[in-house]
Amino acid sequence: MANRRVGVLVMSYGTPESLDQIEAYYTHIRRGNPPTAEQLHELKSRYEAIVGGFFPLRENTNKQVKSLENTLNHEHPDLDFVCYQGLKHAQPFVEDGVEQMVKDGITEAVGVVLAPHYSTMSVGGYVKRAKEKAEELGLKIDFVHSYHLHPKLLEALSSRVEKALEKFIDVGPEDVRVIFTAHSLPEKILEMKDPYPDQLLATSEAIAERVQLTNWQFGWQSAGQTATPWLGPDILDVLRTVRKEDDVKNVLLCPIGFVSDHLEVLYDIDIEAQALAQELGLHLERTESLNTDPLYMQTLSDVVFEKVTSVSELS
Ligand code: FEC
Repeated sequence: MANRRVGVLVMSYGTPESLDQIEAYYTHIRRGNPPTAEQLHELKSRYEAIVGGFFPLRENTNKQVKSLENTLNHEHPDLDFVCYQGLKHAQPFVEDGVEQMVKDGITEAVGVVLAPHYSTMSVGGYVKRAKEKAEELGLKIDFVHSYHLHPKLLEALSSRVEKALEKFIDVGPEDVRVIFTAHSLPEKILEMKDPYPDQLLATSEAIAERVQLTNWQFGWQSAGQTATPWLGPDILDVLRTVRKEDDVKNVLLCPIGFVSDHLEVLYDIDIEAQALAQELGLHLERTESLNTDPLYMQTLSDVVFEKVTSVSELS
């Protein structure tokens, strides 16, 4: 008898495929409002500046999805997992992934986002779109909402912090300010009692405890340029403040809100924050991104499998 087949909708932010697709991508992010020529030019030049090619997120997501499928099937040989991509702002969109599952005859599915922390504006948005499409097509699907304290995720992130601290050869870890970062969101999420800030702080605290950090803090990055206020302090302000007020000379940035090498890491940290650090006379390093780290893949595999178990327990 054939193994029970489970579809896994792996959702990620998405990135353009070429420079001439940036406008459509940016318009999608702006909910159908095209960017001004100046905004478009600014975003294009950020993509052009990142090292290692224009759009690394696409290849990284492809690899993560393939690797998760292999991990799931390796760890649970009695089930047949098939992973599908569903992207927020590029093709294949979240809805395309759901549709493809149904076309392929999948009747049972789990959705997971390549972002560990839940916010109504981020993971909540992915889940809402997938759920609506699944309901329309009659697909049974359950979702992983967050996995920010999964022990294997914490292990992967902690070992990255330890490894990156070794780059500060002249000073001990207590002389390096570790700054955990994540994508900022509009401040209005606080009124909505959104769990995002607390989950990020919980991940930061758990890593700090594992690595026995005494010198650390949290900062927001990559805030949008809109009229409404975004969560702060922004890491660029944090760098200025720690240099000026605490006489910090060594900083390690650990972007816990991201799981891949992409624009927000390779530009916002490696180029923008690094340029400011040099101007301020700071030695700045960053932890390596998770990408297809086996511990991250096992984290995803565990949380997906838990959902499969709970679906079968219910039925
Ligand atoms: O490498 C790439 O091509 C894409 C990198 C990328 C990732 C990413 C992740 C998150 N975002 C989140 C929230 C917002 C909100 C807005 C917003 C806007 C942008 C723009 C670009 C962009 N984001 Fe992003 N984000 C990435 C890239 N993001 C480009 C548009 C220009 C700019 O503002 O810089 C504001 C628009 C809106 O209201 O929707 C909010 C969050 C994450 C982390 C969770 C996730 O991955 O879903 C939260 C990667």
